[in-house]
Parts: sequence; C-alpha cells; structure tokens
Amino acid sequence: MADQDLYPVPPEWAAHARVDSAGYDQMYGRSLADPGTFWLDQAKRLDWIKRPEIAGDWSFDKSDFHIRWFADGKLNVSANCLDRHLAKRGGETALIWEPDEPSEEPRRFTYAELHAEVCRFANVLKGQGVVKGNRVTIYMPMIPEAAFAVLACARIGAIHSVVFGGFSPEALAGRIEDCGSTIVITADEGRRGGKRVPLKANVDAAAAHAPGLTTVIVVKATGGAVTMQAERDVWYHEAAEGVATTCPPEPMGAEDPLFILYTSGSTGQPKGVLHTSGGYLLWASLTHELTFDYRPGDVWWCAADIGWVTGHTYILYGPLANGATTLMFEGLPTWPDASRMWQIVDRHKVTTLYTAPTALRALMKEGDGFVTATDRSSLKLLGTVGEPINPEAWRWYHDVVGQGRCPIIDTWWQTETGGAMIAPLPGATALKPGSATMPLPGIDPQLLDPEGVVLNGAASGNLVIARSWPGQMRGVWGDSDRFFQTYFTTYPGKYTTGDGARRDEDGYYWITGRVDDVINVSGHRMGTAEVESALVLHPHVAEAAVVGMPHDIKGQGIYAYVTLNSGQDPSDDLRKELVGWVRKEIGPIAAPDKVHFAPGLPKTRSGKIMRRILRKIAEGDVSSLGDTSTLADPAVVDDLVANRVV
Ligand code: 6R9
Repeated sequence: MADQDLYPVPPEWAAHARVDSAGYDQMYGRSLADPGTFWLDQAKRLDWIKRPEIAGDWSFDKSDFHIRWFADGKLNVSANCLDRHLAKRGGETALIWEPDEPSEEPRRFTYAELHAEVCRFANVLKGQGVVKGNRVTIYMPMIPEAAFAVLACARIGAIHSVVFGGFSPEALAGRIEDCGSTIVITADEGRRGGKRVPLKANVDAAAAHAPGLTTVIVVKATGGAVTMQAERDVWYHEAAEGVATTCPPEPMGAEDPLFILYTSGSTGQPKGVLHTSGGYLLWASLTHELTFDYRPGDVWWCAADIGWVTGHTYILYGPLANGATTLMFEGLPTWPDASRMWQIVDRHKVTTLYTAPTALRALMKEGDGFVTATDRSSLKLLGTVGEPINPEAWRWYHDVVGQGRCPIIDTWWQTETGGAMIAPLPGATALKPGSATMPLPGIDPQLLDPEGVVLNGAASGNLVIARSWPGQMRGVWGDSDRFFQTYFTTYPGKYTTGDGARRDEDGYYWITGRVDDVINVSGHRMGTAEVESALVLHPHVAEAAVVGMPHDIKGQGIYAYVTLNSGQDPSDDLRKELVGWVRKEIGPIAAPDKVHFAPGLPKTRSGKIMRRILRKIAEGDVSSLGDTSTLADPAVVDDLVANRVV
C-alpha cells in the first residue's frame, strides 16, 4: 500500500478521542481473551431491570446450535432510549426532524417530549389491542411519528416490522403475511423530493393479499385524500385524543424479540431477520459511541431510511440509547438541488454525518460547487455504509466535504449483524481509502478459502465471523431451520457473511462485495431470485436470469436476461413494460437497468444457469468467459455476447 494512501490519525484525535491506538489494542485483546468479563462490563452501559450475570451463551455447531446473550437480564429498550435520560437531559433535544420541503420549519423534540409522544403512541396501540409479542408492521414516511411508532412497540413489547415506504403493495402484503401481523401503521402519504407517495392507498391494495390484516392506523402527514374503511382504519390523531402521555415500559427478557426486518438473500423470498432486546441494544449503543466517538452535544445525522437496518440502529436505537441528538431527514440528498445535505448540515450544525457511497457518488457528479457554497465547519466526523466505497468517492468525501479535517469512518456490517462490525475508530486507526479497516471489539473475522481453510496474513477469501457477538441476529422469523441453513452450513461452526474480502499486510480488511447471488443496488440488497420471480410472473416471460453489473452511481445495477414465451416478439415497449412490472411487483429499487431478450440462457447439462458467464457478459468482460464447454449448448453464449445491451 503506497504511503500517500495512508491517512494517519490526526494528532488531536489521537489525543482526545475516547479510544486511541493502544486503547483499541487493549480493548480488542480483552474482548477476545476474556469475553465473559468484557461483555458483562459492557452491559453496564444499559439500564437493566434485572442486571445479567451471564454474557454470551452460544454454539454455532449443528448439534447444539443456539445464540443467547445476557439471557438472565431484564430490561426495556424504550426505557433505555428515553426514560433514563429524563432526569439528566429531559430538556435536551432528542430528535430533530428536517422536512422534505426546505422552506418548512423543522420539528424538534426534547427527550421529555419524545418520551410523552412515544407513551401516547404506545397507549394508542394498547387501545387497539396490541400486546407483548404481537407483530406490528410499520409502513411510514420519514416523519417523527415513524420514530414514535417504533419506540412505542419497544415500550409495550410488540415486535415491529418496518417495511420501507418505497416497497410495492405486493411486497408489503408478503411481509405482513409472513410475520402474521394484524396491524399496520402508515400515513396518508409520504413525501420525497417534492413527490407524493400514496402509502395509505398502497396499504389498501396490500390488504387484498393480506387477509389477516384487521387494523390500519393512519397518521395524517400531508392531508392528501385517502379512503378510510370504517371497521379497519383508524386516524392516529383521533385515536390519540385525550390519551395519556405516560405508559409503563414492559419488562422484557434480554432475549425477547425486539424487531423483524426483511432482507434479501440469495434464495427465495426475503427473510425476516429477527433481533432481540438486550444484545442488540448494547451493540447499537456501543458501536455508535466507539466508531463515531459520540460526545454529548454532538448533532448526529444518519441519512438512512428507517426502513433499513441502518435507520433502526443509527437513527434510533444507538443514538437514543446514548442520549444523543439524532436528526431525521424526510427528503432526498439531491432535492431541490445537490446542496441540500450540506444546507442541512449548516442549518442544524451537524457534527457527524453518516451516509452511503451511492449518495456521495450522485452528489460528486454534480460538481464541488454545491458543496463549497456551504460552510460545513460544524462537521467533525464523516461515516459511510452500505457498500464498498470507491477510493475516488472516499477522497471527495474527505477532501471536499470534510475539508480534509474529518476522519472517514467506513463501517462494514449487515442487517444480520445488528450494527457495525469492521470499522476504524477515529482516534485509533489510520485510514486507507476504500478499506473498512479493523474489526471492532468482540468481532473475530476470518478469511476462508472455498474449502473452509483459514487463510492467515495477507489473503483474499470468504469473510466469516468465528464467534458470536451481542448484536447478532437470532433467527429467521417463522423458519428456525433457515437461519442455521443459510448462515452456518457453508463453513460449519462459523457465521458466513456472504461477502468476500481481502486482508492486506497491515491487517486491514477490504470488502470486495457479495460472493452469493445478492446484488447491492444503491446500498440496498436485492436477491437476484426475487427479481427473477417477479419477471417470470409476467405472462409473456418464460424464463429470467438476473445479475449485477457495474453502475457509476448505484454501485451495481440490475441486468436482466429474459427469455420470452414462444410466439412473443421482443420490443422496446415490452422492455419498458417489464421494467414497470418489476417496479410494481417489488418497488422502484428493483427495476432492471437493462433488459436483454435472450432466446436461450447458458445452462449446464444438468440445467443450472451459468451465472458466472451471464455476469461477465453484463459487465462487458467478454474476453474471459472461461470454460464454456460444459454447457448444454455453447452457441447460446455467442448470441448473448453479440446482443449485449449497453
Ligand atoms: C448495513 C447494511 C449488507 C451488505 C454487506 C455488504 C454491503 C455494507 C459495507 C458493505 C463494503 C461497507 N456492505 N456496508 N460493503 N463496505 N462499509 O448495509 O446492511 O442492507 O443488510 O447490507 O452490504 O455486501 O453484506 P444490509
């Protein structure tokens, strides 16, 4: 690694950060050498109703598979995020809400106010018959009520399942049905970039495929017209009228479920990733404090959507558990123009910004002027998440956005991991653009070759985690077997991440991307299987194969090979129709960028589609297609190459 690619820890960070280089070494060493003591000590950062005496209790082996953390402890997650701050900082700002429309006033909630709003929402849910263990689906825009709803569930022990507001009615219905929730919380409409999203109408459409749905709570956000169905639909503001603003937090076991979040895998439909209460909150809180060197007085902005795990952990649970001021933004980084994010930074004096490489690339493309026209002197730290960050975007973030002052914290993690896993600590870790750097305390990453042999020193391989950590997911909702099958069978005894990585001679990790059939579009996970299933639902489609392709802004785009039923002719209209079809079935993020009408797909003699070849063609890398002699019909490949969609 060339020297100019190393950004040493700035002296003021080394001197003043919570953890310096020696501190990291010591903490990391202790976490692996004596995990029991280390984690029980860390558990003190939470308020327990009953303090745990056991830390991790787990086995990744088939015969005795189980994962439990702090299992004898009792706590309430919302009380940790709200009540315990009241005495000390009840009057300080907990939540700042920045509206889509920049001319509108932001809304601010102190800890005392947020506590009251959450309690009120919790009482409304109780009034609708929601009790501990029930699943509540939340399909909301980025408005404060979304935060109230999430924390209200945590308060009464209901399990929330937040569904991204950009998902279609079909996708929403599948998620409602899968977790058996009878109640959906939504809003009349959402707003993003000046456009309206018909959330309530989408819930109405979803209800047709979700027979178990009996109650819809509707928050009035825009005042747009909606049809209310008398027996089923309830206006939140009506139900909340006169409702008490105190509500006792439900005592929860540390291993009681906190939430389900659906995410894409390499096979089948999205799976409901289950997180529990104690370990998850501990991990959210610890990683937020360590990786971003959180200090009282910071204004923290995680620019994710609460429909993704990043929004769960780093808009809500982590920062609120730490008593931080967290900013929630309703809109888009590029609207009304590409200076919006930096204007928000200035308006609220944001100290720490956490966003995704795809947003940075989109903004970088618009030129530096949108950035340099703003002040940004409040910023002290910048973070990124969601996909590998290309060094060019990293440097732009560092040099232009951060004026060379702010360390870049590239955090590698997954829905399944609950919080950041591999990331620099600003006072401890010299940075290399494009590397997520080093494992956080308690995290034991390994690189394996395809046979499962552990690779030492500088190497590239499959990234696995060799021991459990508190924030680890605990199961796939409704399918206990799928959890073990998906994550613990490829390399027995280890958690398989599905990512590939390289470790350099300094021990730095460089995530190279997914090694499975998951593609990462603008930091959002899409299973190729999901897009394929949506395509083949179309009456003219016989078969489909979907792969990722490089995309300047999105990181990866979606390239779909489609074989039509005989008698159907390819046309541009049909191509448009298929793209629209996938948007409708799953949502806009799943819309293919390219549709390649293919008379045949390359298959092995046993009928397996050779995705390796399809990937190469989509990437335009046709000179090295490898061995095609095992194909049932090698001529198919020539036809695909000749008709590649560019
Ligand atoms: C938090 C989140 C997880 C997948 C993960 C990996 C990719 C996330 C990354 C990164 C390189 C980073 N990923 N952060 N790759 N560097 N800093 O994104 O969760 O939506 O479940 O996606 O995203 O491929 O496996 P999730």
